Amino acid sequence: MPPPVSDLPLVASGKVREMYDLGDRLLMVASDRISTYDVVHPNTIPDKGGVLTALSVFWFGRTRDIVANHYLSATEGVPEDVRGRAVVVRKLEMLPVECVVRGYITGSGWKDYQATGSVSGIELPPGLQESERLPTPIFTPSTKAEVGHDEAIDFDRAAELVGSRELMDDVRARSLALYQFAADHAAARGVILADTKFEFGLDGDGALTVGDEVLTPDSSRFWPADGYEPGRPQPSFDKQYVRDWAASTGWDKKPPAPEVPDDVVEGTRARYVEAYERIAGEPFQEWLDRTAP
Ligand code: Q0Z
Repeated sequence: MPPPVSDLPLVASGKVREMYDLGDRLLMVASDRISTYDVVHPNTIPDKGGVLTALSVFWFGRTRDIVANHYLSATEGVPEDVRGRAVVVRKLEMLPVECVVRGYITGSGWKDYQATGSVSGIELPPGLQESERLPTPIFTPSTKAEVGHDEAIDFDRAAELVGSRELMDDVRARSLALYQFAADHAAARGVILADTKFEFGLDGDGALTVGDEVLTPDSSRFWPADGYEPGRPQPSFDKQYVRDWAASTGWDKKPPAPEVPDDVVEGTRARYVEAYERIAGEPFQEWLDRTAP
């Protein structure tokens, strides 16, 4: 019998996921917890962790020819109680930068552009509107902040932190190629991939390898293509029900976050499952059937 996850050494945890030590490998577990405005709600969205894990595994399988990744298994080595929302991965030596690719100008990129006309040292054309598509996708690295928000850095600073300009050139090229592949795939299914964040590492042979989760709603902005209109923020594919409901309650966005009512939980769950089914092109149940004990 595999050990329950509570017996494994916890090596890292974020707001909505945990990473455990399996000796020579790692177990990454996505919970069903959800945050809005950076605050975690007290109740969960059933299947959210499963959808994020399934999406990440889908993309890992589709992008292996662009760059190697850390994914090993969603079954062998995964304890029964977290099957469907956890993966076994290779241990990497992680690079100390977040690798952000933006195809659209939004979020912190929009803030920086409004203030300076640039993002991560890349000068953008004047007169862009919020959420507008960029002339070409841009690589905008940021620091990995232990607490608080990541800070945009230019390419030279990222190369300095990583210790090699040649390696950073490769990281940028692979990041842009991953984004382009995923954005094209999503566009064909009515989804805009506005931006995304990758985390890279080096494997035991020193080979550049993508780690963490990839191309999920927690590491990316997915917008429904239907109704896309620059000049305003776009609704998030997955979290918009929760955000709209939270705003309607008058919550000030400071902890503690309010409990999400059942109908909003159900609507949000349906959006996560729809995101998986649109992008992966298979019923979410098929993922569960492949991975559940
Ligand atoms: C990922 C993170 C998470 C909290 C470290 N393959 C790898 N090798 C070494 N380290 C990592 C990985 Cl993915 C690694 N994170 C981010 C993930 C919970 C933080 F599930 N930190």
